Amino acid sequence: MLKITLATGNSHKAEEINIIAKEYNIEFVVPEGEFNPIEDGDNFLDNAYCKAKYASKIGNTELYLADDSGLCVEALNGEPGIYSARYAETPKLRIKKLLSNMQNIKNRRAKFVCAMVVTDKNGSILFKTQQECLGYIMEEEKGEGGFGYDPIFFVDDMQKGMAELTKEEKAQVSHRAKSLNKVLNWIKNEYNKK
Ligand code: ITT
Repeated sequence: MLKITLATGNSHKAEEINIIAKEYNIEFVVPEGEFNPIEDGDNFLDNAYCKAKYASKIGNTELYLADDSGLCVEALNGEPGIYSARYAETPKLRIKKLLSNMQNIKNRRAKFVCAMVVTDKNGSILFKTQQECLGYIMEEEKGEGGFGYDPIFFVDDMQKGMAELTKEEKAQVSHRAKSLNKVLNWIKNEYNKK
């Protein structure tokens, strides 16, 4: 089984990614100890690269994968975007702040974005992709699954809230699943054939 370092401190991301990777005989392992790279990019891909590069310095695998993701709301000019994790102190407060900033806003269209970057042990980029999951922001929370902003995001492709989906359903339609499938296909069809 191929082991790849997953450059994240977020255990929800690791769980979602490993559910999908299992079929490919790949295991993603998170770095030991604190994981707090400086994310000073001004877009998702740059921030994913900051994390992959940081992990490549402390890990001991051949490949490093980072995920930088977030929720972009059309009527808020793409906010919270790359600041999704830092929008307020806790997940509950982030949802509260977003719903309050959207009071009286009719256009509730939004998308989850996930950028992924793969590097080697030297921190050189081997593959990158950025994918989206489209939907809108609901007026109130629904469902118990997922994490982060899932309870207020309605998924077009499923006609249900993201937190109402099972893990398997989220793995079929999410921004993360779409990016990860590109990465896994690149590993299978190009990297492994080198
Ligand atoms: P790492 O940087 O350690 O990977 P993080 O949670 O800080 O963990 P990001 O900087 O990529 O990761 O921020 C992503 C935030 O966007 C995340 O904390 C959630 O608030 C939100 N988010 C991303 N994907 C999500 C998903 O599938 N469901 C709900 N919220 C999501």
